[in-house]
Amino acid sequence: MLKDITVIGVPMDLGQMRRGVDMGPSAIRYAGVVERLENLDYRVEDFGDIEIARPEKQNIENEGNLKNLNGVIEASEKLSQTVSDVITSNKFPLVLGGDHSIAIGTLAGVSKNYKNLGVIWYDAHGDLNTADTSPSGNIHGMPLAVSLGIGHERLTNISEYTPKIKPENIVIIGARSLDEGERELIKEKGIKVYTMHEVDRLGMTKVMEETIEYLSHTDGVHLSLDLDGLDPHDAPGVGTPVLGGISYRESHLAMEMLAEAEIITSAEFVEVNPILDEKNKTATVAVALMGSLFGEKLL
Ligand code: HAR
Ligand code: MN
Ligand code: MN
Ligand code: MN
Repeated sequence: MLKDITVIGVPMDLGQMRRGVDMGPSAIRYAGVVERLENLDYRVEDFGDIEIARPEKQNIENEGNLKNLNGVIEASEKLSQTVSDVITSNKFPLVLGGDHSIAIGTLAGVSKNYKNLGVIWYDAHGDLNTADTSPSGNIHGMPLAVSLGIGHERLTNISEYTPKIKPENIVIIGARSLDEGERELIKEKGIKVYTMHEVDRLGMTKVMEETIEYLSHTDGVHLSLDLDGLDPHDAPGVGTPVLGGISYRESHLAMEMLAEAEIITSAEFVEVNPILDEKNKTATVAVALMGSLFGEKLL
């Protein structure tokens, strides 16, 4: 892995309707992300936060079934540029959310720098909705579809190219809440999904071995880790918890296996909402998982 990491905060809450997830980057910093990675001998630079329009301010409006469309677009363009600049300067972008709509900007910035980018989508949800299929109109339920080039043109065309990723380069892990349109898209595009059923049946070791093998033809792998992929018992501070998730221990193992395989070239940790949390537990879990992802070992 690159020895230089740039942490980028994205205090985004426009992709969903619960306040507090904009404080995610602060909570994760407070949980000690920079120190944790410095202790592993990385040079860590904190870029600070991408500026996000406040829901109270102007420029926030819905377009059909897309809530806060302009605000999300504006932030995505800024984030895309920042992430791409970090990669160009040979540093590892570590993006802290913020709700999962930020993945639109992250992937726009990352993918520009790879010919054949792989994506691991660690999440209770598929995030494969469009305005037509979304039950909520919340853009945080859409970023994977958008990155595939499916959805509103102003979203799919962030950074002026589309699509950002190919369906055969995606692995979803931890899914247990999918909407009808998402199921159809998964089948239509043949997207690789390890639902909780497969995680239970195969065990995390096998899931990760297969995932690493499945993505072995790619030239970079982005990890998009939604904390709601974990069980709410281990990660309670999320806006859309779903019972029956991946445990802390399994997640820890997954990160260690990714570290050993040395395939991850960019990462984001999203949906940490300190208002809904228990004593910053979810941010603390996020930082522990980052430690494992970047090679922390007990002995
Ligand atoms: N599928 C639902 C929707 O689109 C809920 C999405 C919740 N999304 C996230 N990101 N927390 O995974 O509205
Ligand atoms: Mn998500
Ligand atoms: Mn989710
Ligand atoms: Mn371990």
